[in-house]
Amino acid sequence: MIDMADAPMPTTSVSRMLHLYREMLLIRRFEERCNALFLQGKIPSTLHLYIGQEAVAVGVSSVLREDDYVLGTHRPHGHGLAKGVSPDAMMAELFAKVTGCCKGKGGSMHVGDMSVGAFPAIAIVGANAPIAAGSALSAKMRGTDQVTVAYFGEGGANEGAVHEAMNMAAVLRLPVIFVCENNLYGASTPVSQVVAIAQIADRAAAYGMPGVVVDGNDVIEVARVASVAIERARRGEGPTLIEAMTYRLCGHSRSDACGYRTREEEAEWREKDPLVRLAHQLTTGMQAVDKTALDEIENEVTRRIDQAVAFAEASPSPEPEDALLHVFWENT
Ligand SMILES: Cc1ncc(C[n+]2csc(CCOP(=O)(O)OP(=O)(O)O)c2C)c(N)n1
Repeated sequence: MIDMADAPMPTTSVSRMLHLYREMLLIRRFEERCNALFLQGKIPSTLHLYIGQEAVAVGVSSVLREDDYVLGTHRPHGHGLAKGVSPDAMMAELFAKVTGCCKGKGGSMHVGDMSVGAFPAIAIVGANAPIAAGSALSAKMRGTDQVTVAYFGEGGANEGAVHEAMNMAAVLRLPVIFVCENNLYGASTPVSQVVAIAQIADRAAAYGMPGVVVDGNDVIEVARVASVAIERARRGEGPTLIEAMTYRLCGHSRSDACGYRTREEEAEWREKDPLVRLAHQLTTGMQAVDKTALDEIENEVTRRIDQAVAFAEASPSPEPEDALLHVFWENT
């Protein structure tokens, strides 16, 4: 594992921190609204919420370029929104409307928009990692310096596809960043039951790439570590495995009473809520902002989500004859 203690800190001006706060709050409130709409029966299928993990996707995307790529998981709303997928198009997708980012055919677990570099998410655990390696190989062969990020959980880290992708990426020195979001449970299974080593990032050495553990609830730290990995990849020096330690402050999916973990553990992690932490950083210290600045962001985010819900509700459903359209991408 490598020590990134001396890695350069991306600029952490107040305006940048407020921007990161807004991005994380958008994801949090978007998903809280989705959950309410799901319970009202307005969103079909199921939902895997990202509540508590927002600092990972926001920190990583804050140091990506628009023409870089990300590949999300079955828990993809945060990955997509942080990369720039429109809340309108994502909400419409969750409503299975024709204006959705996958034209209403994908639903929650497949949201994405290639025009902002967000591949449609892949719900087969670990299956996005080889595609990320392929995307990175494509960038390398085209001679661009674009990088690709693959997100997966600590459960996904045990999938054969992830091992294969990391090995190939290291051998070919591909510009890909593997971001393992270790939220301690793969659905109901504690990580200690499926991983025999202390940190998944330790595996990086076996592939021949740097591995680093980061506090995944600290958006500034995530951005700092990600920027080092991204710049390394852009220079042609190959992949990095980042393990972001975090916690899902919600159930795995619908109707999860979280019987596999204690209320005390949940309370401990609520204290480390990435939004609460950043709000605290912003409202204390030398450059403290007035709390009204955060209230304004809250109001702005609420209006943005109201707009997305109104857009989704007003949008038409696909017609049955649309079923065979846009199934394959055509280079027209
Ligand atoms: C290949 C595969 N196996 C099983 C599942 C069912 N499944 C969906 S989510 C999940 C847990 C994944 O855990 P982890 O990768 O740690 O991600 P997290 O849910 O914690 O975000 C499982 C087993 C699946 N979607 N794909």
